[in-house]
Amino acid sequence: MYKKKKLLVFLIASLMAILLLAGCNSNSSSTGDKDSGKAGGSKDEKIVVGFSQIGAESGWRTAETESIKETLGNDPQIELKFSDAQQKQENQIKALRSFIAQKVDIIALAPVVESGWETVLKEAKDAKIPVILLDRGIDVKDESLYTSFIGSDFILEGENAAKELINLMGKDSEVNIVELQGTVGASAANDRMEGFANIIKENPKYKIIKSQTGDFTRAKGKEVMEAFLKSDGNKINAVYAHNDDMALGAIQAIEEYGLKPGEDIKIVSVDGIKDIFEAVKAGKANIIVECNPLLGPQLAQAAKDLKAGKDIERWIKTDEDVFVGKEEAEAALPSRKY
Ligand code: GZL
Repeated sequence: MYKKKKLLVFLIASLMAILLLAGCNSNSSSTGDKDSGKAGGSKDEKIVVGFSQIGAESGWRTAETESIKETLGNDPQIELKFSDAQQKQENQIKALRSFIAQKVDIIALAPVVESGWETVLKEAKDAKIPVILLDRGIDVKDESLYTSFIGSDFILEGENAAKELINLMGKDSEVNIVELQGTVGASAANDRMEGFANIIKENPKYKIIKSQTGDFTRAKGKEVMEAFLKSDGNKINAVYAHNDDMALGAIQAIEEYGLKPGEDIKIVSVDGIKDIFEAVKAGKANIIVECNPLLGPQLAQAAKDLKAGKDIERWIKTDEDVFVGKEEAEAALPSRKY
């Protein structure tokens, strides 16, 4: 009898030891998750955001980068991983694959062009990493490949540019326009072109006589404007630039050609960086359609909401303004943040 009792006690003790060990193992698998680098496993872990930035082609882009590094980089709840693609889509795709391999919590992407994202975004979706688009859109059939777009309404920006130019020069004036397009294939360029054309086609006295990409840069904008002046010089009445950097390049080309920008040739531009406000204040440009690059706060909030399991808006828009003429530009300058 005593032996049986002893055996029973031994069996119960062994069973308890096995259960205890099994319990430890299941705990280690949760730390295993942490070891596997899936950050954000528990409430006090940082939200790891991988951001693929296009590059530094314009003053606007630099301002956006500063806003995101400042906001997310200094947020105790967020760890920012930043990659600069030097304007190349293949570098952005490489960066996204690296973020997926590092098991970041969220991917933020400023897509240099609209097409060519399906494969890598499918890989992010399979890895259960939400993607937030910043400042440019993409053209995909499967809308679930990204969670949200934080950025402007570029069609509206283009329409406002045309409306303000017609207000300035008069509906009944004969106006020949040259257009400096942004990066070929970029949603900001495609949609600003579409919006502007929507209004111009309702005003037959306004004609776009030349349209070419200046790739959103000052140097290329100047170069293309020089070519426009060479071929159509005194026939040009106005320039529509998809961003300020190209407009500022065009201003230089017009002055070197011997004409007065803002007077002989009117200038309407999109973005609203400080230098274009200075140009309008000096009478060298005329109309500014604002496009806000300070997207850091919206991105940080969207990342926290996603991590907290909240739904976020499909399109997080920024309020933007239009500025016309010297007085408005001068009044706005002191409060400009980029
Ligand atoms: C707009 C952004 C554009 C800016 C340009 O959201 O994508 O790219 O207008 C920048 O200045 O190069």
